[in-house]
Amino acid sequence: MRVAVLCGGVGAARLLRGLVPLVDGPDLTAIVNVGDDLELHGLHVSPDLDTITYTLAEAVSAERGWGLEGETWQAMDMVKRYGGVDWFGLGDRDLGTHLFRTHRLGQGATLHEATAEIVAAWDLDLHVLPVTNDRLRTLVTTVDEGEITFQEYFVRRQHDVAVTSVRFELAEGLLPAPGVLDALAQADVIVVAPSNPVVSIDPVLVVPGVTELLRSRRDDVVAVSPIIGGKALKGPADRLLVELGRESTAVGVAEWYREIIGTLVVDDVDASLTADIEAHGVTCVVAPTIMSDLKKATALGQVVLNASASR
Ligand code: FO1
Repeated sequence: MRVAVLCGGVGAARLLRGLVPLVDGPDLTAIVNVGDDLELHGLHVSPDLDTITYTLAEAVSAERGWGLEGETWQAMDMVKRYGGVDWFGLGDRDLGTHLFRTHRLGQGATLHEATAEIVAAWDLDLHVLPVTNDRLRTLVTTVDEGEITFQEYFVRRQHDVAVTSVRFELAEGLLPAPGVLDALAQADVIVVAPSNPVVSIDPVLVVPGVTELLRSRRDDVVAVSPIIGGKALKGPADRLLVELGRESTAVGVAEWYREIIGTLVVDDVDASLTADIEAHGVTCVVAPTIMSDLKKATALGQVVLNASASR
């Protein structure tokens, strides 16, 4: 069974971990958000690509959910000494990834080529694709600072500030990365991972051709709600939905995705919302969606794969 997964960061990495035991590597493609990417200290940093790679390689920091286990911060301590940019933590091991990626991009490699080399170096056999090789940046307008980059919002401000709007800045002529539209067209199941709909999944959907393809294949698209009992497990998805005038519930998620998904998997605590979700023309599947260990992630992965088949 061929599976394509639209991914942001931590939540998507957890679900992918559950799908890896169920799907042959070459048949599993992660299509990953790059709107969080940033140029820092002259390096190209791709947080969502790295979070997925490190998580699947079982090397991710369990405590943080991003970056590597057993990190040290000597380089950042030196940057701090000099008064450099110190609000975005780049561990000494993690820096090696950014050094290599930046080196390869400088040699003329594309982001998807550099990513394939990094993923292969961690002995992973699924496809991890940036949704585009071109520059795409998520910009957030805050109530007190105006428009800032995603990482300034998420990390420097610890997303502890109200947002009035979100937009995506696409390079002129931006295209999907090679393989992205094919993976979506050929997948038996397209999965929208439980990432932040506003700032992690939407920047994937804005890439030309992606939304149109999902819309045409809506019945084969299954999303997992990142909102459980009205809250996001991690990050600002619940607050962003409310700040943007939507409801921070699984129904709000069904509404957000109604054009492109046929099925929404929601947690047991939201079983009572089934009728409201199905009123949006979205089939509702109720299952445990908190992936606190590999067994639970794999069980959810199985629910997602079965959900599409049952339509
Ligand atoms: N998140 C933080 O809250 N603080 C950090 O200092 C931080 C550094 C960082 C470095 C590399 C990386 O791949 C991710 C990092 N993240 C950090 C998480 C990152 O902001 C988020 O994972 C995504 O951008 C949102 O999903």
